[in-house]
Amino acid sequence: MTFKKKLCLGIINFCVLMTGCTGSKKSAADSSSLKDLYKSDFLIGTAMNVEQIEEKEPKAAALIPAEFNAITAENIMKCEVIHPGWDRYNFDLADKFVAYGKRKNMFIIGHNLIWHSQLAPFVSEIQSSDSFMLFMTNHINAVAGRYAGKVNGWDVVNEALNEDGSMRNSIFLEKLGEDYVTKAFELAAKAAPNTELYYNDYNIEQPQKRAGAIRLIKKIQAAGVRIDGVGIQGHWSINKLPLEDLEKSIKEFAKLGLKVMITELDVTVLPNPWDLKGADVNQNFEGDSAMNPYPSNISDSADTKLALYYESLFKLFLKYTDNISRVTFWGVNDGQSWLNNWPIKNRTNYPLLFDKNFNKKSAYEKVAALK
Ligand code: 9MR
Repeated sequence: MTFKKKLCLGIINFCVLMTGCTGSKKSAADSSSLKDLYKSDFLIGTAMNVEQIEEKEPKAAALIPAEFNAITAENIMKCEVIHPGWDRYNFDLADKFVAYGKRKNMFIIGHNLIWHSQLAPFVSEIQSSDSFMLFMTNHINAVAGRYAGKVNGWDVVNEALNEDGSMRNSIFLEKLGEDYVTKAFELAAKAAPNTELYYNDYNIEQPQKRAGAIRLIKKIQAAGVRIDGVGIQGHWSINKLPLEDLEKSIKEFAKLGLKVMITELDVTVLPNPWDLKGADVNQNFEGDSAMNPYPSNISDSADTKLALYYESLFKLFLKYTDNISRVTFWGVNDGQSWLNNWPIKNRTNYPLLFDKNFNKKSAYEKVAALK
């Protein structure tokens, strides 16, 4: 921990102590929000969906600015929404999202510029490499350019790697070769000079994929192109806590001179068809009650296990506050999580810190109590 951070923490702790002397003894978790509790450590973020951006749900509208100081657009800045035709853009929702963040004084993350998924249909029809490069250039110039100085950070390239660390065989790789990643960062740096630029991927805490990410990042840096941070997504499972690999990854990424972020944190508590020995992933698991063990309420033991999981994670994050700049949850509450519909549709999952009624879960209390 740096001297500045220590001093800051010291002042905050002193104030808490003084308050404690005058009133009844209250734990930090009773009175503060996550963003306040972790103020001297790292930003606490959430992904936002359309309803939340438009403040249509009163409970979410109150909770988001109270608990979080960073926001990521869950879907509305992706190509299929923001750039639906070769020369057609739709900035309506993205403008609202950015205006919301500015109004609430939040750190705003654009997600994302270059990703093989959720592309607009016209993209797969582009034939030549030159036209494809023109598409990528136009896309980054238009989208990153529009929000230059307004969005604080961009996930410039998302999920470019396979599990073994090799380059994913995407349409970008196919049309442009593997230098497309460096090119995307170069374009983003020009279009949004004062915005932080990140590489974002899942499972990059795992050794092989981590090595691939390091190779990719070193390549960008060797080309003299700016990259400011790396996002470890953090889609984890209650059955596997990757603490050692995660700690190694935080250290290794920090050694590259990058900010490290946990960008899409959630922890599934449900069985995964791929973990079942001999499970055929093509088999239809929908409606199979064994795969949806908590349709109305999570069991006490799973709830406790989840709380302890989150506690261990945040203990680790607190060890690396000099390197970790942000921890973002992938959604506000359990009811809206993408994990209710993936990898099996229509299940009831419990991956976040707030339940579907926006109540704080045991996991929230554990994370708050660390401060
Ligand atoms: O949470 C997003 C979900 O609503 C979308 O249907 C899905 C489509 O691919 O994308 C989800 O978000 C993904 C994110 O953009 C990138 N990392 C993985 C996330 C979960 O799939």
